[in-house]
Amino acid sequence: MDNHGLHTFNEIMSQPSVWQATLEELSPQLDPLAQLWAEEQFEQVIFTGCGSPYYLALTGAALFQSLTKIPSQAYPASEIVLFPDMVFTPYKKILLIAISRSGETTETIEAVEEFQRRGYSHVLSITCHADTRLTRTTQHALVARHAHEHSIAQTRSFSSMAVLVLALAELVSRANTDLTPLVPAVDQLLTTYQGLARHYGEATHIERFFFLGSGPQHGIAREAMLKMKEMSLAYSEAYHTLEFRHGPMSMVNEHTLVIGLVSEEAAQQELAVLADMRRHGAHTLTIVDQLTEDADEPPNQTIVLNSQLPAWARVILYLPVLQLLSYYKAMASGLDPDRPTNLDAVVLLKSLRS
Ligand code: F1P
Repeated sequence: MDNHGLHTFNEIMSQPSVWQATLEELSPQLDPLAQLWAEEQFEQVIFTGCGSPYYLALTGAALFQSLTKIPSQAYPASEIVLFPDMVFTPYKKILLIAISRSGETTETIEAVEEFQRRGYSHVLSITCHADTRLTRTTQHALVARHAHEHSIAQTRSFSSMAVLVLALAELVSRANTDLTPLVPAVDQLLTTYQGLARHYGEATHIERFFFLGSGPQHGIAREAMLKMKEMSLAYSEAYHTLEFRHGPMSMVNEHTLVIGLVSEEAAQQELAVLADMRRHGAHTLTIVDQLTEDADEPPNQTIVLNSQLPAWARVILYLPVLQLLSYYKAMASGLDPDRPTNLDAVVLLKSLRS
């Protein structure tokens, strides 16, 4: 019992130094990709993965298309294997970006094989280990080698691979954005809001968690939802923010915490959803980049990112305090966040095609 959650906690809290190390090792990894991009002029980018990496794929595709204007989609790897005609557009120059912490997940590797079987040649793997089945099948790789984990639930691995996705989007779009302010920003967030995460994690009257995020924030909301399920077994769901009024809000009551990952572009409409949910009796936790003077959300229930970064580059900052929330909920429920129920670190299957 004494060591419950030790790995998970340390891995969450180590994100500032691990992101820093990831950023420091970027240049030699990105240089060949800059050349590849100049030579290939990709017409479509498909992101894939399973579980947490699929949610990173959703965020990656959303911000990649917005920034680079290259059509970008995300699919779970199993959908690519089982329904390839739904995914691939013939005659297009496609780059497949396969994300996997372990680099060993069967479905992700088979999605790559399906892509290659159809005659496409360029796959970029994003992992936390340099030598894996996945990296051996792909010609291009980005590796967050400091982010590997003892825990089963992905925390710093997800966020560090997200930093790699951000760096790639920055490179391809020539956004000319320095990503290093992410490091002091995540450090500040974990220090400032650890108490708030603990407060809501230990609040016995909160039984349902809803994570709302739109645009690139949606994948992050889904990942926060998954962390809550994996670590704490608490009821948790994620929705596109304005979709929440279209049925799911029936589930809202005074035992509900609605967490809004509020964007810059749609802040007014998203804050209005949270205000509606407070009127229905929910508690709300609002995550914004900066406080606005006319905001009516309760100040003690607001997380301010204060990122000093453009909207697309700050997307990963919404997550770390929510990882802590799941950790504290699990601990308060007498569970070990290091050992999620029924889960292994990697899902290895017999071939999906046999
Ligand atoms: C993907 C994954 C994890 C999940 C679980 C099973 O692994 O689905 O997201 O937490 O432990 O595996 P990977 O492909 O990133 O190694």
